[in-house]
Amino acid sequence: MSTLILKASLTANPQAKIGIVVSRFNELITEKLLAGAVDLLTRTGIPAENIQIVWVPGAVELSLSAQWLASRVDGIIALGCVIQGATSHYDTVCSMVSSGLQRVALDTNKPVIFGVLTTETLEQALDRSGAKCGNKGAEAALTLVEMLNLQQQLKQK
Ligand code: INI
Repeated sequence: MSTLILKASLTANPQAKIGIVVSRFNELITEKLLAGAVDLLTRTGIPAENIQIVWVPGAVELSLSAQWLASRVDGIIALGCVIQGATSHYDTVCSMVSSGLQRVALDTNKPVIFGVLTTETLEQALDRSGAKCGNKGAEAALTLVEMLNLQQQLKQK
């Protein structure tokens, strides 16, 4: 018997149904993350009608809305931005959103990708949403494509 090694492709299944939850808080940043994610998904072959986008008030609301959306889609991208300098309860918000999203992924058995920027400054957030350091929304979308392919591959083994 040989070793099972799986490395999923980065080519999207055009039939995949994708959910995106995105926070309105720090919308200057999150709209850029959303644009990066949608651009990546459509360029890898996911038709626009297979993408469902849900706006929520803030990062804290991402987890519950992801849970609501989960039954309608194959996988979810959660996009948000928490900036330390502007948030006295930064640690609380970060821990709620990170553990909440992880729980939704494990409870629903669907990939829920963490595309939430947690930065010290607005400048760092801008850098990670399309300026100097790429676009975290696009990265999250590519991660979802890979995870969906991996899940399919594992089901077939
Ligand atoms: N929500 C964010 O998405 N980013 C933040 O930086 C932020 N700050 O600064 O507080 C923030 N707060 C709102 C929070 O996500 C909830 O919407 C709110 O607490 C109501 O539940």
